[in-house]
Amino acid sequence: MNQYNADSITVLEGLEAVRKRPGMYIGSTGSRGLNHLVYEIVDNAVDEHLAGFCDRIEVTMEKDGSVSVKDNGRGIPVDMHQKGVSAERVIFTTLHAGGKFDNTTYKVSGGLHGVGSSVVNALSEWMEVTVYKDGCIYEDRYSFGHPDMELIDGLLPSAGKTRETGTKIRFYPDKQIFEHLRFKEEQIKNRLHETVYLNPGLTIVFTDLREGKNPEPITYHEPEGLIQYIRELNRGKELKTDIISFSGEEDGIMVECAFQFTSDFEENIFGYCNCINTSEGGTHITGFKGKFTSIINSYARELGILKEKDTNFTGPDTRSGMTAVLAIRHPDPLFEGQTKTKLGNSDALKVVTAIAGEKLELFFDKNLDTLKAVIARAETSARIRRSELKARSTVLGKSKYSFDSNGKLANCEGRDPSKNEIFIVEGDSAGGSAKTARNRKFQAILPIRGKILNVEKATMDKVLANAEIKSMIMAFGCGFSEGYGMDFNIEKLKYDKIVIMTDADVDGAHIATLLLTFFYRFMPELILQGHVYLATPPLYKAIPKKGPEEYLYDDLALEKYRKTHKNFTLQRYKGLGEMDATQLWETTLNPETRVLKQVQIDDARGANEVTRMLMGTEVGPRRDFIIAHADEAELDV
Ligand code: 0R9
Repeated sequence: MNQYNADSITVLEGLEAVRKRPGMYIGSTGSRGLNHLVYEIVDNAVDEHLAGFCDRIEVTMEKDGSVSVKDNGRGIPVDMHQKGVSAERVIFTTLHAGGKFDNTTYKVSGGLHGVGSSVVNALSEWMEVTVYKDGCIYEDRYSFGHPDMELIDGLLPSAGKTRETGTKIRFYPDKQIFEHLRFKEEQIKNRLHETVYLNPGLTIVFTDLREGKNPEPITYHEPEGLIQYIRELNRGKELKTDIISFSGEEDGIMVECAFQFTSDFEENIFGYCNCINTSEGGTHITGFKGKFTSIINSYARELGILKEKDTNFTGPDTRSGMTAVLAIRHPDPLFEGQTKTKLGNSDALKVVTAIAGEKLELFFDKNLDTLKAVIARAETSARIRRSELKARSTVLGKSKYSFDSNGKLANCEGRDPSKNEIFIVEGDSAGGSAKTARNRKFQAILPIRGKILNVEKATMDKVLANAEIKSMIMAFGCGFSEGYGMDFNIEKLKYDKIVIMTDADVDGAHIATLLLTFFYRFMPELILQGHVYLATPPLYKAIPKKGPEEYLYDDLALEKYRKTHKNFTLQRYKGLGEMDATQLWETTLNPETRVLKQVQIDDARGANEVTRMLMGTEVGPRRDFIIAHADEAELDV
């Protein structure tokens, strides 16, 4: 190991920083962060595909719990780097090595942009790298980010001959870093499938060799790309138009888009930049939406469908029923927002607007029937919007009085929304304790009674007539939207945090799910912009003979407590209602001591489908899902 020079010492200190603060590099040390390790490595192989040298990636969940990713690209360079060691070593031990090495002009897949290999290495108990290049096989190995093997004159010795070229990386995550090592294959498979929709020339083969899993390889390959993606998203829906697609390039930014209208009223637009799902939207989406609305309005006027006296269709009118995927590639993307999934580049707005304008006009000029079908959707939506608007002002208008007078909301005193919080509390009795316990300066309490309406199954008038839903719409202050063009304005939100506070049992989870379904369908920005949280009330209080009392938030905490404490009595909380105001403050309300879980959307397509399946009217798929996931369920005992 004495070939390290001063440079490589700072390198290892860099990797120590990753181990000290893994969250900064991979988001979390839970399931999400664990899966992220796989994405980081796959993304590097996708970069090699984008550079034009790789068309096949194999991802294998190995029997021993490790993961291997193999590509058939050029193979990571193994020759001498200016640091005096093999280039491969530098890549796996240097933070941000990717940029410095970057000799490809178009390296734009997701993740940490080809620099994640060293992060994954730092967070792995071991990692094996095999490079197939120039007729030779080269092998290297690391433990906790540190090289295990000695180099010969700074280079890796050849470990055999091969005709193949490519790179294989196998790693076993560090159990000291991660909460658990169970990779969630469903999410990984979804992400791999999404990757091939966005890269039509690529094949990805997924194999799960772990105990109890189906070892049959799954091949993902979508030569029709976004068109097939739209077909898949709209499977089972009533279609109103063919799939429309266009692409173009300007100023080094590539734009690809496909969309189709269904009889639904929701709009589902999925944006990507460099294969990263931009679930918070951004400039590319704004450009597409704006241009689409203006084009439809000018055609509608040109065709005499909108008369001079008529007002324009709103943006949501023109997109009602639209399923769209918009994928751009940008050489220097700027990711902003709460979850860094909002594209900020202003040139993306300009380029998408220009390309969408030019290509859509070309298309609609030649496809009048499709154009008329699109305008007909906008007309229907505008008509419903106007009648709903009336219904809404009647329903919500009336409720304003009952809402104010029934006095359920205990509002906070502070008027600065960025500091305020609202707790949606299950049950009047817990609501009562919470009202006493809270800090009334910035904490508002809104008790709700029992199960709220399942909005996935209900009609709009039922949704609007539901008392609990009305209270929430009024309390949040920003309106709501459901593809009818009604205005939801997040700027008017009166609270920075909306905290769902339900009992830690199956009923509580059900109520939380119903609330999340409502937010997701009617106020998705609340979730996308990180305003929605789940409170985690404790399950137990341990009262030892000697020493301080302690709240325990789950059974794992209780198990740990039992190992270190002998003489104690255990109080079990069956629900929030059993806690007095002091206990509620200490455990669930006090920002200094409480545990809040922020609700995030990892996988926008998955979230939409799972919501439809779990909360919608069809029973079959739900039953299949429950049976398939029965072993993951946590039951009340
Ligand atoms: C299994 C996961 N695959 C990878 O991590 C992977 C990285 C990688 C790569 C190159 C080729 N294949 C790869 N697979 C590569 C090779 C060459 C030039 N650029 C890229 C070449 O042979 O000239 N690299 C990713 C970063 C780098 N290589 C490097 F250039 F920084 F070394």
